[in-house]
Amino acid sequence: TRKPGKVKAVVEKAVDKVTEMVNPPIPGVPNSEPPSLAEPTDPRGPLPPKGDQDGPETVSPTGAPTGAPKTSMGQQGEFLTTSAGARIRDTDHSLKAGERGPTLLQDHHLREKVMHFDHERIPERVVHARGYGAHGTFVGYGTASNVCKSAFLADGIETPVFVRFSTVLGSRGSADTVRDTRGFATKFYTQEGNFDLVGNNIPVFFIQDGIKFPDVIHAGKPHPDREIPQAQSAHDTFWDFVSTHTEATHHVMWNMSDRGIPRSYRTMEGFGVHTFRLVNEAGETVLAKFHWKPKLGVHSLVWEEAQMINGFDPDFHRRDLADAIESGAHPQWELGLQIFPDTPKQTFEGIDLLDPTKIVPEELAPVQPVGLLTLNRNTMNFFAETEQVAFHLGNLVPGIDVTDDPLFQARLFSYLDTQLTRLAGPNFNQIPINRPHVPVNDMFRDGYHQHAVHAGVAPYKPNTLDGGNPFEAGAENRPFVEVAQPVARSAKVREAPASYSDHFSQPRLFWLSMSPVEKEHLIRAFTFELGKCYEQAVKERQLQVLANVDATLCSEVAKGLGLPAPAPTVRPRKVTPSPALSQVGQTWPTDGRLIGIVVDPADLDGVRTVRETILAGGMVPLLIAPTGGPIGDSGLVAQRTLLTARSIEFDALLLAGSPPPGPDAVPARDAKAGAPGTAVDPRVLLMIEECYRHAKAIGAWGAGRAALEASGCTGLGVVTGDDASKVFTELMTLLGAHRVWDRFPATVS
Ligand code: HDE
Repeated sequence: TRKPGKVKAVVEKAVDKVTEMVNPPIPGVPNSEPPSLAEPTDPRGPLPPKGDQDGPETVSPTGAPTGAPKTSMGQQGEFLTTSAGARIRDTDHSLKAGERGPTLLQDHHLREKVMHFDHERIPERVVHARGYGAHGTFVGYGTASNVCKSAFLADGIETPVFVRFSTVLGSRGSADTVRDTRGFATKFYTQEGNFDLVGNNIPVFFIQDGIKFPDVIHAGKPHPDREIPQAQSAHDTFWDFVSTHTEATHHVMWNMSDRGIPRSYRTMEGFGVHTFRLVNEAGETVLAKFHWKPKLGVHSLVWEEAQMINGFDPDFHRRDLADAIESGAHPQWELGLQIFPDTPKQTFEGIDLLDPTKIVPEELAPVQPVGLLTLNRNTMNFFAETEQVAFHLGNLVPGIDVTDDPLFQARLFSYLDTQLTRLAGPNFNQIPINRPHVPVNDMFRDGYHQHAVHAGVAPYKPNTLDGGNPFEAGAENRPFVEVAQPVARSAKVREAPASYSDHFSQPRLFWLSMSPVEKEHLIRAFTFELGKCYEQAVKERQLQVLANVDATLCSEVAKGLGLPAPAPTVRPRKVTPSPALSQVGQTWPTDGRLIGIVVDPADLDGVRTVRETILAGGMVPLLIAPTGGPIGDSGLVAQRTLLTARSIEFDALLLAGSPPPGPDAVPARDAKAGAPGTAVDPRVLLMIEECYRHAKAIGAWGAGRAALEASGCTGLGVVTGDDASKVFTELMTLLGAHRVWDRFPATVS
């Protein structure tokens, strides 16, 4: 007799064989299950989380570890049930009086299923509605210890974090690559409670006082009558407001610059914007600004590319972040601090540190690295995590305190307040993504969505009935204590300090710090946005604002609008440019960059080597062939076809072949004659033209050169040769600079 184990092995082998016959392996592609049209009938447990997607740690609302499986409250058990746990026999047919109805009111499963569905949506955030989050860790360098006693900044301390990136103006379903400010909000689950650093990718804000926030947002959101346009500032109400409210000018300059259209969340800087007050163990204070510096450098899209992406792939930034994390290219940022003495005037080199429309140039106060953020885990459930995360500036830990910046002060109210409606009640910190990873004993009771079963009878202080619990923390227990900052005795006024009225020096500083190509982009962005406005008076008023920033900027925009350039009404102050503000002129790592490779199945010379070199360099090669699936018998597989590929996806383009027009090539376009007798698929030509226009590096070897010649795109940043590896090496040098900047016209210096 055969042993049972042996029988099993023989059966498994036979099954494998049959499987292989039904579903032959594709070279280079891991084998998959044979396709099945029917649902499996054997019950099995719920799907486990993906390898990199374990659920968040669960602690009880009172802070104790629950020991519950990390996917708790998700799917449990193998059978479909009602929400009360009764097993369901049939979820496809409602209970009816006979086959043809009517439907019976007593069908609890039908009513419960539809009732729950009817209430699946919660209000989207009033601003920053469109966002995307990921988990990670933060490791302190210990370099901040002399100025800040926060435990999470100490050397080697690893703190779990959740980061949510967002756009400001658009609705939850809007496109990713609109021109807008980006949110960069981080929740640090520290040993001393949650610290939320709720920042943006632009270091200044539109307004100096939080009381103006509803105004600027009402102006930026779509027009209330038609609800147009979605997720953008290119409309009359926005420019009406900012042209009359000139403290917005500095932020507007950043928005209109390349910073308004980041290439990726991974290539964005982040800023805490406000000045914070830090406290060390000795109780000494400094003022400080927080910065996030991306390891991959700061890179942007170009405007036409950004607009195209919004149609071709509105989830571009989400996809980019999730793919990078899933593939192991974990994005990283260094947290840095600009530190200033905490003087009674709260200024530094004449710059008012409480004015959130001003930066302190890095040349005056260098950004000192204090820790490293790594995003290494995608969310398991968008709603549970990204949608329900609730940030709040008041979530501070010992060592970090607020300042009197009037924008900061108003935000301290707003974030707490907004969650009451958005998350329907005051218990939002009990939602798993918001729970601190330390014990919570807040004496708050009841309320909508209360998940805790609190024990005891005395949720008040002082009490004797619960033995005086909970106790206030003594100094030795590291409590959060507000800095005893003196407050000036003064009359109650609705006024701002005189320094707040300088609205043009720093916009000018920003302008003068840009390279010619960045200036050109700014001019075009202003011209585009104002060109979309209907009201002549709005355009003219904004030109006046620009005249007060810089005469060239104003005259170039005026030229594009066909309007006269006004003279300045404010005498320009002398400013020193800050080279750190420019994104151009450096070399950056190319990790995670996407390289499109057009191949002709008839000629795969060099493709395999280049593909492997790209992978070894931590980048992503995407093979583009006329059709999907295996490419001939090469063992290579096409990831994109001429139908699915579009230039916007690639950071650089390689042409290893010149595929002739495929039958699905529409619209048919006469391919220009390249090498004698060559006609190239028009989509390849379009891809080359777009990459060229968007200043992306292009390389071609062998037969690929014919496509390049047929496109007519030769010259700057186009590398050709016989040797694929040599072409690729040169392409890498170009990619390190992000774009072939010299391809853009530079009309201003
Ligand atoms: Fe916000 N902001 N904000 N904001 N903000 C919100 O809070 C608000 C400001 C920022 O991914 C809301 O939970 C006021 C500056 C980010 O969940 C709301 C003022 C900066 C996010 C709110 C400001 C930001 C928000 C909407 C002027 C950069 C997304 C939903 C006083 C430093 C957080 C929510 C996330 C979200 C109010 C100004 C950044 C309404 C009143 C300055 C990144 O509370």
